[in-house]
Parts: sequence; structure tokens; C-alpha cells
Amino acid sequence: MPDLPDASTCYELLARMALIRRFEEEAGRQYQRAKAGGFLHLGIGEEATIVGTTSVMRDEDYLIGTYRTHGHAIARGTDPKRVMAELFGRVDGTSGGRGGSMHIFDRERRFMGGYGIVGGNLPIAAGLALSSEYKGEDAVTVCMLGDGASNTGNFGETMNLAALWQLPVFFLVENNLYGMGTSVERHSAQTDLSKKAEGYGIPGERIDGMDVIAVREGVAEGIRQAREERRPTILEAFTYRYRGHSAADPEVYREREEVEQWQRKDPIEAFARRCVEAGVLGEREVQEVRDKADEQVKAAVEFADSSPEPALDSLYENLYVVDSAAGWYAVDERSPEPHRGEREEESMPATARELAEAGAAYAGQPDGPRPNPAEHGDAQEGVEPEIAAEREEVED
Ligand SMILES: Cc1ncc(C[n+]2csc(CCOP(=O)(O)OP(=O)(O)O)c2C)c(N)n1
Ligand SMILES: [Mg+2]
Repeated sequence: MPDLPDASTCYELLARMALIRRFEEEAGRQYQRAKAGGFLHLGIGEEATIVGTTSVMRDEDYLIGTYRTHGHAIARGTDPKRVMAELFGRVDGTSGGRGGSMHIFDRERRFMGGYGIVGGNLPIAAGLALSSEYKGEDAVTVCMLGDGASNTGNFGETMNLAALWQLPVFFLVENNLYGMGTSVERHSAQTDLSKKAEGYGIPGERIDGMDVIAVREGVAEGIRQAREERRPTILEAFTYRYRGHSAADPEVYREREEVEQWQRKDPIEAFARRCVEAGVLGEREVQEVRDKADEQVKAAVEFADSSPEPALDSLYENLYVVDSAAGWYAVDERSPEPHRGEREEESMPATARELAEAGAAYAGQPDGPRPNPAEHGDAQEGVEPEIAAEREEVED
């Protein structure tokens, strides 16, 4: 077992992990109260992997993760108040309330998100590392991904370019044994994920992701190689999420005993015990850490609750779309033509209408390449009688 660092580092590691744990427990509660909307993926149980990694990064380094990243942002130094406000969809959130749980982002702290597409963050990580290389910066990009993401095409493409261009990037697989409800054995032909990039010239190792010190040591070396030798490597950290994949997961794919078995080696409890037994921290300090986490999370909820909703008029701000199409037309089941948004002006740019008309023409083909939403459900009510009769004939 690797040695413990000094007392103040141990205190800090414990405090970060405890804060993230409390934050996520509360986020789950707020989601059930419908204060937080959209999807919610909790990483409870994975704190040592997250905090161990960020604790050996420099401020100038980039971190990019998945959609399970409330803890990553907090570990990087983002104010929990702003993360909670983002979950609540409020203006003081990290993305102004527009991203929600899956898209936490903090450019100032070089936390580059927050991505809903599995494996979608990998090529972006290579791009970030390429930009550091190009600008002659010392920064390393740390890319965290799930076990499931190692099966995507992006994985191979990114590993290839990272090795080929000798990019200052480091990959950490948060192997929590499942991609949604599918176990690693059922989703990956190669179950030793540390070997999965070997063919591209990227070596890997496996570590205990429940041990914050083991993670620190492994990641520190990976980052060093990326920074000093321009040699990308990959670490597979074994970890576990105690909660379901997302807030709506009946968890039929695993046994209760398996969850309990992992909970017995809880990363926070185990680390606190070890620090106390080694005489590095006292029981009083451990309790202080818990109390502070409670206070911070309580303050985060109060802050988020009192932050206003974004103004309706700001709906089109920060959208990455054809810039002349600042307006919208809906193509829906009411009738085949596009419908102008209720709040739109007559003076809306022509491009918006043209795009909507093109979409309407495409969607309006009964035998077209994709199903016409107008053919389903309540939409039938609005369909012209002769068209409806024609469709019935086809269905027969
Ligand atoms: C490209 C893509 N395919 C499928 C999905 C649906 N999906 C969301 S999460 C997930 C599982 C990913 O598992 P893993 O990479 O192990 O990450 P974990 O959720 O365990 O942290 C899937 C398949 C998606 N979001 N994006
Ligand atoms: Mg997984």
C-alpha cells in the first residue's frame, strides 16, 4: 500500500471526497423533489478516482469528463453553489442554467465539460492537447472516460492520433464495471481495458480506484509522462457507483450483495480510517470535514434556490446555429406547413423559414425515408380526410 502524504494533503483529500459525496446525495434528493431537471447521473462511490486524479493536476491542466461530472468540477475547484444552480437550471449555474447536470463546464478552471455523447469527449481531449502543443504550453489534458466508452469508434481514433502526434494527454478509465446495465464482460471483447490502446502504442496499467492514494500515484506518473515525454498513457481505475446509472434505473442487472460488497470498501470511510489509524488525522478533524461538507451543501441548495430562472428573452443567446436563423419555426403535427413561434416577429430572417420549409417538405413525405410524426397518435385528428383515407388504404 502506498504511503500517506502529509497531514494537510490528507485533510484536503478527505474534505474534497466528503464534499462531493454530500453534494451528490443532496443532488439526488433535489432531483426527486423536481428541483433539478433533465437527467441526473451520480458518481457516489467513485470519489477516490475523481479526487485522486484532480489532486495531482496543475491549475493550467485541462480536465474533460463524461456526463457524470458534478464531482469532477467540484474537485477542480468550481464552487458547489454554481454546480447546484446549474442542476436547478438557474442563471448562476456554471452554464447559465442551460446545460444541466450533464453539461457542467468551467473554463476558468479548465474543466472542459460535461458531455452527453458516450466517447464524445475523447476527440475533444486530443484537440485540447493538440492546442497546448501548438501554442507551446506546458498543460496536460486529462481525459476521463467510462468502461463503456472504450468500445466507441472515438476511442480508437483518439488513441491513434494521440500516439501518432505525441500529444500531452493522459487517459483515465473510470471502470465502474457497467455501461448502463451491461457489465464489462458482456460489452467488451477485451476485458482488460488497460490493454485496449496497446495496438496504438499507448501502454496502460490497472489501479485500485477506491484508494485515493493509489490513484494519485498512478495519475501523477501518467501526467508526468504526458508533460515531460509527450507520451500518452492510459490507466484503468476500478471503481463502483452505488446508485443506478441515472436517477431512473431499476437496477435489475446487479445483485444487492454486490453493491454492499463495494460499499464495505467505501473510499471515504477507508481513507478516513487509515488516516486516523496512522495518526495523521484525528477523529475530531474527520468530523469537522463532515460538518463542513454539510454546511457547504446546505448553502449550495439555498444559493441555487434563490438564483433566478433565465429570462425567456435570452432563449436564443449562445446558440451555435446558422447566425441568420435567429428565430424558430416548428415543424409538428398540427399541419404539414411550418408554424411560426408564438413570440416571433414577422421580420424574422428568411433563413429560418427556408430551413423549416425544407424540413417540413422532408417530414411531410408519407413514404419518405423516415416516419412522419403527423401519422402518429393525436396527430391523426388534424389530418385532412382524404390524406387520412389514403393512409388507411396503405396500412391495410
Ligand atoms: C454515443 C452514445 N451511445 C449511447 C448512449 C447512451 N448511453 C448513455 S450512458 C451509456 C453507458 C456508458 O457507460 P460508461 O462509458 O461505462 O460510463 P458510466 O455511465 O458507467 O460512467 C450509454 C450507452 C450515449 N449517450 N451516447
Ligand atoms: Mg461504466
